[in-house]
This record gives sequence, C-alpha cells and structure tokens, in this order.
Amino acid sequence: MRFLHTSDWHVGKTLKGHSRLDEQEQVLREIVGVARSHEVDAVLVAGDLYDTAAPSADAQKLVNRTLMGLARGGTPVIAIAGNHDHAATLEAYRGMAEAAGVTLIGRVRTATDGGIVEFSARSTGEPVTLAVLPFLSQRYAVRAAELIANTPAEHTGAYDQQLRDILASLTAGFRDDAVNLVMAHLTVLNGKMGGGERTAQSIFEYAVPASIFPVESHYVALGHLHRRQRMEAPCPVHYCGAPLAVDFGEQENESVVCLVEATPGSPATVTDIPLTSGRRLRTVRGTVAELSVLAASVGPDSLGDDYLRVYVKEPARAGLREEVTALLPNALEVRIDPEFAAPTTVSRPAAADGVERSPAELFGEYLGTRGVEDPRVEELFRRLHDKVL
Ligand SMILES: [Mn+2]
Repeated sequence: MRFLHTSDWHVGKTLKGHSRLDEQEQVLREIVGVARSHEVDAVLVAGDLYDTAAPSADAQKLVNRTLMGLARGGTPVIAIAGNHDHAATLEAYRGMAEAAGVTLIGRVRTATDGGIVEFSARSTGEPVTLAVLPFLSQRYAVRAAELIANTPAEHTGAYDQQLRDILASLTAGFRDDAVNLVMAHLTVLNGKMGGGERTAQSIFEYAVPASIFPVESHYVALGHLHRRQRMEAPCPVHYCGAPLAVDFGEQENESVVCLVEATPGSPATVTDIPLTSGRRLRTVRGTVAELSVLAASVGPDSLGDDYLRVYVKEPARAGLREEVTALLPNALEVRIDPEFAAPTTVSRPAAADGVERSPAELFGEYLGTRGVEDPRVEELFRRLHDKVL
C-alpha cells in the first residue's frame, strides 16, 4: 500500500504579526495535489493541524477544506491532535468528520474505542492496522495509562513508561497479515528540533526513547518536531517535518511530505516529496551599505519575496530600524548584530553544561535561592505550567 504522512501544518500561525494563511493555503493545496497524483491509499496527519487552541474561522475553513480535499474519492484520512490543537474540539467534530471520510482523534482512546483505526488499502486490498496516539500531556498521562493500559495509578512510572504501556496496549492487535502502523504526536529522544516548537512540551520530561515503538511496526508516523528526520530505531520511525517553516529557526529545514510504501512482509520504504509553496524565511547580515547592495541584487542572489531576519552590523542609532525596513520591506525582524550591541550590565546566567534548562529546573533553582525545599511546590509549579501551556 501507499500512503502520505504529513504533520505540523500550524494553520493560523502568524510570523511577527503577518498572516501566512495564503501561504498555508498554497502548501496545503500542494499536499492535496501530491496525494491525488500518487493515488495514495490513505493520508496520515500527525497533529498540530492548527497553531492555537482557538483558531480563526478562516483557519478552520482551510483545515476542513484540506481534510475534505484529501478524503475526496474515498481516501481514508486520519488526523490526531497535537499539543497546539484543541483536542476536545477535534473530538466534538469526530462524528461529522467521519461522514466525510475523515477520522479525527483528539484524545487518547482505547484500542476498542477508536485507538486502532482499521481499513483495507484500496490499491492492494491489504488490511491496515493503525494505532493512534494524540499528544498526551504529563498531567493526563497517569489517568490515560490507567484507562488505556489498565496500569493502576499507583504503579505508573515516568511519562515514557506510561506512553510505552499505552502503545503496547494499542499495538497488541497488530497482525502478521496486516500493514501495522503507528501515528503519534510526541518528542523522541535525540530528535532535532526545527526551531518553532514550544520548548516546554518538546524536551526534558516529555522526551521518550524510540524503543517505545514495537518492532513489528512497519512504519511510525510522527508529528511535533518540525524538522524532517528519521530516528534511530529497530523499525522505521519518521518525522515528516512541517510543510512550511513556521519560524526563523526553521529556515534550513527542507519542507516535504513523506510518501510511504509498505507491505505486511517488509519494512516501509519512504520517499520525500519536496514542497515548494510558501515564502522562504532567510537571515541576512551586513552594514546598511551592504544591505542596500543585497536589496538591489538580482538573479540567483535576489532576495525575492523571502521574509527576512536582519542582523545589522553597526552600532544602534536612532532611525536605524526605519532605514533598514525602507531598504528591505520584507524584514520582519531587525536586530543589531551581537558584535555591535552595547554591552549589557546584567548577563543572563548560562547553563554550565550548555544545555537549555526547563522552566521546572529554573523554578527549582529559584526556590533554592529562597531557601524553599518543598517538592510539593515544585510539583504544583510543574502542573500549573503544564496547564497554562
Ligand atoms: Mn506539536
């Protein structure tokens, strides 16, 4: 069978206040075109369809139209909630989406209640078993493990153990004669971030080893990290990445959708189909004089309509920003190159080991400076922080 794997559309995401809905529309139309031209048997959307829990009507219209476009002609489309999506809203539209051939999974479900999606591949008749795991917050993971995997609350381990238990329960129904697939929205250890992810829900306590996926999986379709990458694992575990760079940190990512061929007898083969829609994000550096040369350049060096982050290699002065944006109207971010920035009197404490610390760790340090030693306070902070996000 042949299917498409995409994720992290982040429809509604703006860049420094600029709507990108038209670019999002172009790239999603491109994905629908890829699905049609390759006559895929299914489309897997691995979460973060939207950028916020309360997307605009225009954003919803675009996502609905895309899902229906993918499903047209009877192609099964299965989409799970990411950490940016409003899981309960996806669940609320589940029945209506089903009528359009779209399976929405907002919350973690048991195998018998939608946690496993089964269908036959149209092109080959092969049975397909797909285990679906939407984003699961730490706050809800204990309860979910209890519900899905019957793990008594007092016996649940850490987050990765809870996910392992849930996946084991969902994939228990994998069959030798079927194409066995997993789709999840989560962070795998050693995954490379694209740059635009919410740090707090991507690293530290939220990272799980790739070994939590059963080796019988023919393919594991992941969402959450925005960079296209294959993870080190005994079975094929892939992030397809975001189809449109959502922030300047992601400008080096190549945008693709994954076209996957799988059969019950062999591991999947994956072909990256490049996506070309949308404006590129680019970082440029130089003095005002150098930037004006850049602005005037034509041919392959032309900046085109790329969105720009500009580092000015001159000391700050009044009117500098206006000068730069007059030269480069697509500059969404203008900064003084650190080399020319005025020295600050207060330096931000850097982590000794060079590793970025989680909010919980920073709060723990703060408590230390106040002489507070109470694990309940740290736990409460973690829960509240999780809830706020
Ligand atoms: Mn995400």
